[in-house]
Amino acid sequence: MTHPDAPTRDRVTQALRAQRIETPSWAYANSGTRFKVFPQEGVPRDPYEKIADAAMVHRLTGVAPTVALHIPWDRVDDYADLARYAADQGVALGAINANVFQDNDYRLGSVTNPDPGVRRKAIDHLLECVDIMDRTGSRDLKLWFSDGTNYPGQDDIRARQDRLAAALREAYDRLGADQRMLLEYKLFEPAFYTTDVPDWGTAYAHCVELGPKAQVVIDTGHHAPGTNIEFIVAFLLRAGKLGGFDFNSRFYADDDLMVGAADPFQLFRIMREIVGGDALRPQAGIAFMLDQCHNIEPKIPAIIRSVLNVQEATAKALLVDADALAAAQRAGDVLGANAVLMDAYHTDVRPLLAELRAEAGLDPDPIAAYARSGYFARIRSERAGGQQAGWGA
Ligand code: RM4
Ligand code: MN
Repeated sequence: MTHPDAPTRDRVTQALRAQRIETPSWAYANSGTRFKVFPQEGVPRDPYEKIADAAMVHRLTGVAPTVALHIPWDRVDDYADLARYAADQGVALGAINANVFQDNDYRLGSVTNPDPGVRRKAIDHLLECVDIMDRTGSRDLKLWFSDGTNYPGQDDIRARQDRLAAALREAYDRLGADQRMLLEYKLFEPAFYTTDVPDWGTAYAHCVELGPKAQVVIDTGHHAPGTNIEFIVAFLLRAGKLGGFDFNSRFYADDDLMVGAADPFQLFRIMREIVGGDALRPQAGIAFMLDQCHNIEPKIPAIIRSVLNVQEATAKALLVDADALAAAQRAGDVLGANAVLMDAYHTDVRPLLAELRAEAGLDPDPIAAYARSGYFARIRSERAGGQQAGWGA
């Protein structure tokens, strides 16, 4: 496919105009491996400066109007003021991410810790995050637990599931009518023997038990090699239990590289399930978030590149000729059906996206526009001194 016909082009551009991608506050801050955090120049020193960077990404791409916060990394005295600042910058605050993985007390786990006092502290943090959501107007509480064990026999696997269920229930019951809990899973790391929420099945089962406000979030980096992520997308969408994505790329494990960098074809297949399930529209309630760290590359251009990668995969997914695909599938035409999909995948959608941006009054090339903008030179000098934000890992 080289030039989509006019009705196809209209359909595709309309859907792309409505697309929304949320960027993570922590991707603008310093991060690293467990061996070294490499500081970069111009890195934000507080949540306000992270939001300024997120707003820059939105100004250039037009599709990243919200920024996710991570607590306590983004703790401030006045969240209403932070939300107002974001609005002034042209963005809004998005999901609130809880952090129960960086305190000394959490050595043996947070909400599944054998010590009830530690569990209480972890649950209180989750409740605090819902208080923050009330003030920021955020819809989603995103939960990822590092909980697990390293050695067989270290703790009771079943009891830990009970503790997890009890903690989730308490946080769930605290949610307002329009708030949701997004439960994330991860195969392993930092725990190496058992993980308490290791896979989508476990997350799904807990969400079903909790009720309609609990949904699963798929972090694309959190699977074993060879896992068919688009199958998980299709299954969860069908069950009404897909809440969103943490997009990033993995080669080996939780590598947190730019989404679409390692396997653009997988990203296309994921977005194809989203389009096929009519879940791209913001009203469908799927949160398309990035969860990445840029340890050796400049951060803002890497985030812009990631947004563009999601857009490109989406455009290709939208170009799939659904009628031709359905006809080939009905006819049992294996090669024909596959060819329909690959035809869309091989389309160069960059000219179409450049046109779309130009129509929206944006620079057709956001990366080049960033380089020309002088923004980096400005933050590099303005943000000299002070304490740079980072993981503190
Ligand atoms: C975890 C997980 C969470 C993220 C933290 C920083 O591995 O992906 O979503 O908040 O990392
Ligand atoms: Mn994640």
